[in-house]
Amino acid sequence: MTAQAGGKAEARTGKPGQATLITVAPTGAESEKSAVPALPVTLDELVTTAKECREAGAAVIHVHIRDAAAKPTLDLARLTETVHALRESTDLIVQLSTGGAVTDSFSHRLAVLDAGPDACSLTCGTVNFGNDVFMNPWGFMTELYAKTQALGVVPEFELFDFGHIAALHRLLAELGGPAGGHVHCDLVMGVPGGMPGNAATLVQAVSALPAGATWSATGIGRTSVPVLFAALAAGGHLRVGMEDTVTFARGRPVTGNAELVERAAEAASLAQRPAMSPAEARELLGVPDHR
Ligand code: KMH
Ligand code: ZN
Repeated sequence: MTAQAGGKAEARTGKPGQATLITVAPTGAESEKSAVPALPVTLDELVTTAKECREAGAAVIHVHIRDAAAKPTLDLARLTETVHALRESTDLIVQLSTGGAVTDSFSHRLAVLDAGPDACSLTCGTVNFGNDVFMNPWGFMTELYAKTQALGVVPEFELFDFGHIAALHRLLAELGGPAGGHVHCDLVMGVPGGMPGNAATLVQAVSALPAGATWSATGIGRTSVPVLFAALAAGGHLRVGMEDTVTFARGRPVTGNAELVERAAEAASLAQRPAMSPAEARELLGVPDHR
């Protein structure tokens, strides 16, 4: 095979030796602070976590915030304050969650973009989510995507199942390319109700992504470590954090997000694909520096 002929597949599987983009998802909307004391829920805790994770090798932070009672919120003033605080204290790419919690309304989820983040998550379809349903119907997806394009917020396409990959192809075909000009996806694996978190599923999912797309993967719960190694082996990038797992190893709770990032960065180095800096990540994803 010529290098030319291999080009498109290579874009999906990563170039040999390419550095690894590590995203940290430190909080999420599902864990209770009372059950997981190490979860960062205040702005101070989030900023401290962000600095530690930057030091450990993260380039992107995927942000959910909590209210004064440590409950998930999409309060716009709080989100805006959070974006500013993270920008002031780190050079991480600030990616706000538009998924929120399963109870959040579509209008509140759309309004997240008004907080002025660098980037946002954009889930490409509805999925069973444990005993709940994470709703992302086509009309909401298209409205959210059009708003990212209008505001220049770079989306990361969250793919929980194979149907989401089909919806991503349709989204790009009907509405055109994203802000930043580059398609980056995150395979969210191992959610009860979504695709399983294992190497065979990961390889199949990657082969179905749009040509030229880059991708990261995250494994929920006990799938976090196998998915991490499968993603590195398949040339992908990584998302880790306490949104996705609160257990470092069997019977050993996570003590903080930084140790998850450290483990990811160590594995990436062993795979000869060390963690990339936020500046390199901005280049890869087409995210301008708003600081
Ligand atoms: N909390 C989940 C219901 C996202 O951040 O965009 C949705 C989620 C996805 O976490
Ligand atoms: Zn999230």
